[in-house]
Amino acid sequence: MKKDLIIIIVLLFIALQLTAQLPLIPYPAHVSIKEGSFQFSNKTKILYDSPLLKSMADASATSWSALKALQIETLAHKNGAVEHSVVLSLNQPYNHELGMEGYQLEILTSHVVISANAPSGIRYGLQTIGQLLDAATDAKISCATIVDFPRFSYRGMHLDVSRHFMPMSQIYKMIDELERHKMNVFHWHLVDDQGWRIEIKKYPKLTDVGAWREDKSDKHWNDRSLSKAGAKTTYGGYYTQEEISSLVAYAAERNITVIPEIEMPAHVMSVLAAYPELSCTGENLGVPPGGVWPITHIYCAGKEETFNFLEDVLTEVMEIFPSSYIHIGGDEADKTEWKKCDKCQQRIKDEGLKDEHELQSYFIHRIEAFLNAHGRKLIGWDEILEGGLAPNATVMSWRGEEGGIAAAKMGHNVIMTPGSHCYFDHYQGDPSVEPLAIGGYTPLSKVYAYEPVPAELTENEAKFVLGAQANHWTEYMPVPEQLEYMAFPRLAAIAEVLWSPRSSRNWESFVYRMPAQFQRYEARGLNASKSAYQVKINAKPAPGKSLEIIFSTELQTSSIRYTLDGTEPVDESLLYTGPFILSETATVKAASFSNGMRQGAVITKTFFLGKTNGAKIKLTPAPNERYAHKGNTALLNGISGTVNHQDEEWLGFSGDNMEALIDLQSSEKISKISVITLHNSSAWIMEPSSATIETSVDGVTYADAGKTIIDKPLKDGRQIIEVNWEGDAKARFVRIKLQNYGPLPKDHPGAGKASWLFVSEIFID
Ligand code: TNX
Repeated sequence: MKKDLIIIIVLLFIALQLTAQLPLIPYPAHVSIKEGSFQFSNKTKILYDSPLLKSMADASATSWSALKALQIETLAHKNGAVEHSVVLSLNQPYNHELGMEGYQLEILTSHVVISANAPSGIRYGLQTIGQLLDAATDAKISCATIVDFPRFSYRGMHLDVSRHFMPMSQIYKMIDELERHKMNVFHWHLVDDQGWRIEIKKYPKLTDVGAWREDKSDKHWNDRSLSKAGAKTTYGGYYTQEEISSLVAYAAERNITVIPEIEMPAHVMSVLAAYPELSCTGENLGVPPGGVWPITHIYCAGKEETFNFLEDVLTEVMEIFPSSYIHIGGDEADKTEWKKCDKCQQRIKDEGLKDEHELQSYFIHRIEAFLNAHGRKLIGWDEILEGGLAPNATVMSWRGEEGGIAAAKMGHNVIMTPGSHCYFDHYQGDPSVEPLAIGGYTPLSKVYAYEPVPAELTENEAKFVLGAQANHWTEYMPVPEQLEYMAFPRLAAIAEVLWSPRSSRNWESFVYRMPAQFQRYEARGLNASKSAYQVKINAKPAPGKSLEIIFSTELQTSSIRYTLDGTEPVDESLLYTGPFILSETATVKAASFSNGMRQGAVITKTFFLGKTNGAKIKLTPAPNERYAHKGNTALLNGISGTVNHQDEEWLGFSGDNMEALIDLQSSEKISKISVITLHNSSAWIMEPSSATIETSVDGVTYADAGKTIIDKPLKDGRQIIEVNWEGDAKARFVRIKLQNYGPLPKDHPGAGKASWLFVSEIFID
């Protein structure tokens, strides 16, 4: 009783603390909420004490007026506060705590003051007021004192416009969003194998040829073979220098630096389609219409022409982009051609290099020297560490945190962007209901939990971590709607990671503030994903061969409704009130509901409850360690995997057959056996080519149980394939042999290589 009371008091305390939160994302460094409120009205004016603030004052007046149906005016004004007004002031002694991006906000009943050292601080203060106002029901905002400044100086978002070209209007929309999320870097990935996107006056073929590819959109990204010579290239686009300059200026006004990325020495097949002489072989493979792996067709590092070309290109790039940083890529260069190329080998000799890694390092050093000579700094992906890091380079750590840690320890600046937390091309919900993505699983809470400063770094080394960045690789984001779906709301999470103090980052508080953020997204016409409202269905073995079923959601939802009869859940379906027991095979379907409306997709999971619960299993060979996941017993836990091969329920066998020997512990009558396998050809996972099922009473002599049927996949892509047997047998032991599909077929990009066999469940009843 006493314990319950304490729990209730603690919960009430937490609830009270949350309601004392302002609806702001990212949350400010210091907030103190005061009594009373400030009322916006037609008497409200935005006063500014420096002409540098005029355009942002005007923009806020327009947007706030539209938001609350008011007529707010702006006025240049030097002499302090006036009743009803919002005062923007640069007129103060330099405040060290605020830095160049921070601001102080005083919301009083009579008026509001934003003061800062620089216009960017005032701009962020205006964003904060905008958020308070759009969450206010009656144009009244609570009195408060806010002292706010960012934790990191680099708060970035990357966008790949090569894999899929995005119209300029969408780039502007993203810049607006970055400003609202208080982010300050837009890393523009303008070059990759599948398209060159920036006009270069000296090399017109880069865009005439390199910006266009054959349209093979009907095929999975990794199932698109290279184009044949003469194929019509209709898919793509590029930005003119004029368009880019305007965008860069627009972003700069919003405190956003645009960093261009000009990839080298790999990811440049679009260039080599236009200027094949820049590769080692001179071969023209065209602009690839889809994925290419490994990337062997790269710039020749032996030819001077390559460097002349790159210096010319970078010269034009530096004219359009004033950023102190220029990103030169550097990732994923396969050195096969360099090994065979006389010119590359000659270069290795002449320069006294050890191998092709050092040749890549020579390449990057040379480009760095060129950039440095022009007053710019080089950033590259963490591969630039291999073979020796260029002296002044900044490293973008993407293959985990190791590259970043190594570089920081060497005293180089680092931007963290590990695939595990910062790749927004990964799934954010259950892949069985999400649009096709590259793989991985990076839900909102995982992004929010990201800590950019690795624990391995000392305080001094940590200073080299400038910040982090969300990466949008667009192989699976063909249109702006899809980009938005993948970016939002995860961008809100990373924005808070990068802006708010470590100590004030709090998931419960973030969850509490998210509904207001979703309303903002909706009001701005952004296609934000509701995946964080999806129900996660988990199961635990329970007594008596049953399962305990547990539901959860990432974001708070008013109710979870579910069915057990295969029908779609509606607002009147069973209400989830806590874990429940399942003692028979059933298909569970569950979804979140708010105000009678479904939020997020319906999640379906089938649980098998049969004779396998409690049985023993031996697998030969053991699963490949990359896909050993939960271990052998996963095959008997009653839970089948989803189409996502990363799902923990799957066991994978590379090139191998699989033999499972199951001991039911006692002789049983058996009428049905199902083996759940996977077809996911782009992940090189193929259904078994055949299956044999044998039964035995004593474990010594086995009888062939009869015919098994393997459904063939209906289409390319991802599909669960069941191997089914029905009959009549009595047995204690069941032996199942699945024959690996064998080498990948001729029309597959991995033709001839071993295929994977994936199994997630064996069900016997
Ligand atoms: C790796 S991250 C790449 C990109 C892909 C991305 C997909 C990096 C430097 N290279 O080319 O688009 O994975 O997640």
